[in-house]
Amino acid sequence: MTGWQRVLVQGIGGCLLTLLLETAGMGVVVAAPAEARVPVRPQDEGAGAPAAGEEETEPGQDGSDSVADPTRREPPGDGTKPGFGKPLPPGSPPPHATPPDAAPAAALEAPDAVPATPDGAPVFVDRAAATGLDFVHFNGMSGRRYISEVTGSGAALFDYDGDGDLDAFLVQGDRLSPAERYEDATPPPPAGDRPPRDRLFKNLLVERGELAFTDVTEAAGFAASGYGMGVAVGDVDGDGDPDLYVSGLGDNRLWINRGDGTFTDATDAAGANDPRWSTSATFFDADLDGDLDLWVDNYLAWTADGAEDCASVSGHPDYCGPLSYPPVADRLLLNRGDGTFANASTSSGIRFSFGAGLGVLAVDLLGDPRPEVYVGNDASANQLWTPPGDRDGEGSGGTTTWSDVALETGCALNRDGRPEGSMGVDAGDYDGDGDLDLFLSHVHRETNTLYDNDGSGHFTDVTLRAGLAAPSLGMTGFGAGFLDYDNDGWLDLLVVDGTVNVIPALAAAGDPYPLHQTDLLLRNLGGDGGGPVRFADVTASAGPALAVSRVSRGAAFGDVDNDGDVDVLVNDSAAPARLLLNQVGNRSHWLGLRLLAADGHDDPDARVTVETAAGRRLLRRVRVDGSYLSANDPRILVGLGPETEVRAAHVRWADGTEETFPLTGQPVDRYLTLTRGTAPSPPSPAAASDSSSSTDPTP
Ligand SMILES: [Ca+2]
Ligand SMILES: [Ca+2]
Ligand SMILES: [Ca+2]
Ligand SMILES: [Ca+2]
Repeated sequence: MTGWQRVLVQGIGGCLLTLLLETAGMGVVVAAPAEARVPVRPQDEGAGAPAAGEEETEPGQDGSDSVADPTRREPPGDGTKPGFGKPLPPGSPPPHATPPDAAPAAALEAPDAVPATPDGAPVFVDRAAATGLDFVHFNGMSGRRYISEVTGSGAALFDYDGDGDLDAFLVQGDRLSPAERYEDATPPPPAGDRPPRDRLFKNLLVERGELAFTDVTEAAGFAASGYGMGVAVGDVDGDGDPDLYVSGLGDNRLWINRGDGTFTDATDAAGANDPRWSTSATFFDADLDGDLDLWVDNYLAWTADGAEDCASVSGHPDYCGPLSYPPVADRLLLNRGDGTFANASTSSGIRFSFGAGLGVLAVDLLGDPRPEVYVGNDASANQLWTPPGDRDGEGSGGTTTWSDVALETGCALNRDGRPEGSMGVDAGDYDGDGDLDLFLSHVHRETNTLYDNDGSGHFTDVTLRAGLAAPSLGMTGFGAGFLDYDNDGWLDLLVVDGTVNVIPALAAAGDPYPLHQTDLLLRNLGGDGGGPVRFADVTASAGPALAVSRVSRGAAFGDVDNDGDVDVLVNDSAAPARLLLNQVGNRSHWLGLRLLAADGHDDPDARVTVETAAGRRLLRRVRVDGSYLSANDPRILVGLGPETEVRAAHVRWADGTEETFPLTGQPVDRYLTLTRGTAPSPPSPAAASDSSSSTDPTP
């Protein structure tokens, strides 16, 4: 360390400015004195040069980008960090802060105690072992406290074989250096699974009539895939079945679904690799040409050989944080429609402004209607990328590049003007006012953050007002998403947790992986009283499945048992996966919707407003992406509470085209498939009785 005395307690999503000292097992934290603040290491400050594998070494490989790209801009700010906006030195005024809350202490108070369910029934039970979902994550833990050990891996719920039930894909880690031996890892992977590999489990629900999984990894043709991070799902070749993109600490892999139960590695032929440390990814139609493009978040320029040694404030070895390594630019891959992608990272401009990407969403938040890409960056400003031509239809700012409008729309920084950890991200209409709001999970000492959309694409951090601050202050959240667990029509929240820095009490007790925490289930109390919508922490009454303390990372949401409520698949770092089956949602009524583009693939950019007989209007989006490193059920579940009749489903497709499917008289508590172009035209109440061609029961 060349005499450099470092005290680094920066978490994965660590506060930039505050030293944190965990003083208790569950992450109670206090701020250290200002003079104890961590100096920024010289290599952090001067990390303007791209790391090995950065894009500057590869322009022109696909003809779409070139070194002499005329759109190239100098990094904004003072250039001390590649592509960040302005760094936020200690004491600087926040560039985009909302006014301080008049009564933060009062706002931090938890709402009145509310149970998860009226009768105390557990919300979730873990059925992974009982259903044969036999997967143990391996994180390569070697004693070196590599940062990559604690970032975890993701999960996907998708129907790979098209039989009507959700199958499960779990991403696996690996050793972090060829110099590390599997047998020395803590704990080592099974002798018969070295290198450990990603696993595909086929759901036997349709065949057997009851939930059970069988491991079909080998039969499906998945080979070892390196240190896996995230997974994205989309029908990238437009043949009607879902394909997989698996990101990694090294190479990424594009697995094309052959439609016969097997997958083929098309990465190189498609030009879809990114050898850098990739995290979350999402398929979406960026240019509205009808095929799915791909956004890949990249994280840090880290290698085992160049790994730093970091320590807690008390001097004990600890995991390094994101500011110990240079961030890496994200990647935008445009589908050419011929099985290959064009790397548009340079021509789009996204490679010139970036942070350490962890979460990602492709969703229209601005109402224009093309999807933006919202990137959660670790310890630096989040980004909301709008494509050229977005917003005003004439090109953003008169350029042909993408534009980051996160600062001006209020979703870059929290209410104090600070960047946060930004691991898990999701968009949903939590307050039922017809626009999509944003939720992010962050590290301890930060709160999780809820950004309220004012309906015009401007966001306000309402975390305190919503009652979400106090429950999350001591927690480090990763996988996260909106789910209406009780199907009352109000979107609740689940966050799976686990810190990124050693919890002293656990370490002192000899815990080999002293980062684990329990989950957070947050019940939406609704807005029926006319005031702001608030959430209550109902974790303690949600059942023992959420009381398990784990280092939880990926979480995928979907109705695994097709019973009309949202279940959750959790990939816990260095632990068995959990399958959280919802036990209570279908006590209320519900409607499931699958929104298909005209060619039959799930439209990942579609949304629907369900109009109930009582006049409620429930906005839901197809939510394949989001959470952390994971891919969700493409089907939409709409909780109806006591209602048993729906008037119509108003669908907005990826390109903004709207279509109304009348549903009066049709039964609820089942899944329907709505295919683009099949709604009766013009919509009329009379059409409701003749909608069989447009509303096929699913599955
Ligand atoms: Ca299936
Ligand atoms: Ca809203
Ligand atoms: Ca609810
Ligand atoms: Ca379910």
